[in-house]
Parts: sequence; C-alpha cells; structure tokens
Amino acid sequence: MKSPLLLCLLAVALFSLPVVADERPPNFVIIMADDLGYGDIGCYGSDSIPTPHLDALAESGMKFTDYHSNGAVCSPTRAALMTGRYQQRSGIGGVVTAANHRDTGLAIEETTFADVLAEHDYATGIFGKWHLGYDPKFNPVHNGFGEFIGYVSGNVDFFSHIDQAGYEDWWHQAELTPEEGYTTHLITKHGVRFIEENKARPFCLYLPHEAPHYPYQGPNDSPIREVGRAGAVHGEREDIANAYREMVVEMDKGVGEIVAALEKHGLRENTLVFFCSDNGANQNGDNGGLRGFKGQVWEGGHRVPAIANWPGKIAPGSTTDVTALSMDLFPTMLDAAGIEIDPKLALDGVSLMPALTRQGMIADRTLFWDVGRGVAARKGPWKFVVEKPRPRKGQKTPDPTGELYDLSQDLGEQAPVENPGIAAELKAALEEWQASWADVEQRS
Ligand SMILES: [Ca+2]
Repeated sequence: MKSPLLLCLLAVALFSLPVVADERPPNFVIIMADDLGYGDIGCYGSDSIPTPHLDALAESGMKFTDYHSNGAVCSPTRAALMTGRYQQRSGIGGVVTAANHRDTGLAIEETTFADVLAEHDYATGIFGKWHLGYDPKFNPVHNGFGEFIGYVSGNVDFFSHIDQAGYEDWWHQAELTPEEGYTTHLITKHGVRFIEENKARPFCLYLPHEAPHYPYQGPNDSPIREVGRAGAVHGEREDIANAYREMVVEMDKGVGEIVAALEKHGLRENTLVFFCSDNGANQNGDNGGLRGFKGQVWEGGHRVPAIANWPGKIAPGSTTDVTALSMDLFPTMLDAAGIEIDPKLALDGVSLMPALTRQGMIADRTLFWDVGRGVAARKGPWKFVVEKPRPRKGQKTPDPTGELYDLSQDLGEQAPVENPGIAAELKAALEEWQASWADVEQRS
C-alpha cells in the first residue's frame, strides 16, 4: 500500500506538470518578405497570387490592417526590427548598398532582440537576408545570432547567390560558403532544420526572405549573375508579373513547410509566428490601392501585410487595426517571454501583446517616418506628411510644405484636409523627433 506521503507527492507532481509545461518560454518565428505590398497576398485581397499557407495563418490567427515597416526600403526597417528603436538611432537611416557601403553596417555594440533572447538561453538563428553590413565584422553572428546562413546584401541571384555589384554573397556564419539551391528553398530548408535541431529548447527563428525582391526569378529559371559580372540587375524575365507570382507562391509554400515543422514537433501551441514585409511594393507589385511605392513616405511605401499566429493565445480569424511598426516586435517578444526590458535599451517600440491577446489596450502614441524623400508623423487617423522635393539643377529647392491627411476617411491620401491645430501639433512632434537623433552619424 502506498504511503499517504507518496500519494501526496505524486499529486503535487501531477498538479505541477501543466505549470512546468507553461513555464517553458515561447518560441518565436519571424518571417519577413522583401518588398511585398499591402495587396500582394490572398488574405489582403490579391486575386492574382494564390497564397493558401499565409491565408491559413491569417485564418487561424490575427491579421493587421495598420502594420507598417519602419523604413520604406530594406536596411532601415531591418535596423529598427533588430534594435526595437527607430533606425536613425543606430545610424541606418538609409540603404546599405552593395556598391557604395561595403564597410559599414549595424554596429555590433547595438543590442538586438537576438542578443537579449540569447542571453536568456534561446537558440537564435537567421536564415536569409541580413542587409545590415557586408564586412564579416558586421555579420549577424556578432549581433546575437547563434546561426546564420544567407546573404548580407540587398539581393542576390536566386541561384548563383551573387549580389548586384558582382560579389559572391552566400554565407555560413561569417564565412563565404557557396550552397546550391533557389534562395527561397534554402531559407525554408534551413529554417525547418533549425526547428528540428532546437525543438527541445526555446528558440527564435528569423527568416528574412528574398521574395519578391528582384532579380525576378522563379524556381525553374537559371542563374543570371557571375562573380565580377552582375548581369541584369532585375533579371532576364520579360514576364515579370508571372515571375513575381512564382516567387511569392514559392515563399508561401515555405511558410507552409515551417508551420508543418512546428506541428510535427508539437510546438505550435508554444510558438508565436509573425509574418510581415519590410516595405511596400515597387511598381511590379500591388500595394492594395494605397498611394505610392517602396521608397516613399506615402502609405504604399510602408503599410504592409502582417499576420500574427499563436494558437491558444491569439483568437483565430481575428483582425486588429492597432497601428504597429517593425520596431514593436522586439518588445513584443520579450513581453511574451516574460523577460523584463532593461530601461537602458530605451526602446521606441512597444509590446503588441495586449493587442494580440486582446487583454488590454496599446496606449496612444505618435509615430514617425523619415524615408529620405519624405517624412511623416502619425497619430490616430491623422498623418502629417512632408514630401521633400528633389533639388533640380539651377533651381532653388522649394520649401517643402506639409499636408495633413485623415486616413480614416482617405486611406488613399488623395485629398489633404485643413486642421491647423492637429497639423501644427504633428509638425512640432516630427521636428522634436528628428532633433532626437540629429547628432547620430547616418552610416548610409
Ligand atoms: Ca525591401
């Protein structure tokens, strides 16, 4: 006969089991498309690109209608995502280009979300596009990531992995290591492997895809670039719309494979999957009727698709209209993991967990963009925009004049409205924000 003490201990042990299971910190999978527009996938209204896996992620999770990239081009958004702060604070206000910025990047002294999660015993991996420094001294393995396989420039030939300046660009950690395969497939393959290898511990997997950034190459195309010869920057396909579709479809399949890997290992309930884009589409993509394109301060430049999925935590089929930025993902992950944020990090982003779980509200805030060709401040429905005119030879640059838009009535930014009080408030906030990083040398 078992002793009462033993039974009691057994009961305590059994009772404790779910608590122990709950105490394991959640995993994070951040999947980011490159130049994917607000209307480029099925669940955001595309009728030309089938994306069943992303649509399923939205159907079983939450879709954002007002999510924005911090920048309107690649590097700035990535700097903000990494640091949880406006990218200008780390000096990445513009693109780190393959031709002119080979010895600059995100300083390794910056604290990234990967740094913090690694300190808390997370396995951290990035497979895909870094674009925050070419020199190995800027490699992601020096900024919190335990494992890196991918490329460091803005884009590579999807097959030969040569960048648009003609440099070889496929790395395993900080070593150039050629690998055969279509970029999108390699990113997925390594992501699936990383999940398999780290299934028994908390992990953070960051998958910055190349699709649908140029060169426009589908999975059945051929290499177009060689070392020392960049070839056609945008690729050789004349039917760009078809190539673009093939690229998004292939990435979507990859999303399906990642979710399947999580399911296979019983990790879905303890994993927050977040999908987003790093800026709006160019003229080859679909910004869902928004004004403007990649590189611009108009909504088409930075309002992008975003989907959050976490079974049991995020209501299936839900939608949020909370205004969110790339820099919010850092504090969101820490909040979800129960990691206290060091105030010294001075994050600009806020945790989105109250919006994801619908357990609370996100305090009103004024948000800012400076994309070089234009600046904007946003508060609630109000957006104050100053587009910087490009100086023309022999002409004095005209004073840029700000315009105010009410996005609740005019998402397409077609007709500025008069509201001098709001306009003055946002203009002053914008100038104060710009002054807060004016002393930081911009690395590009
Ligand atoms: Ca991009």
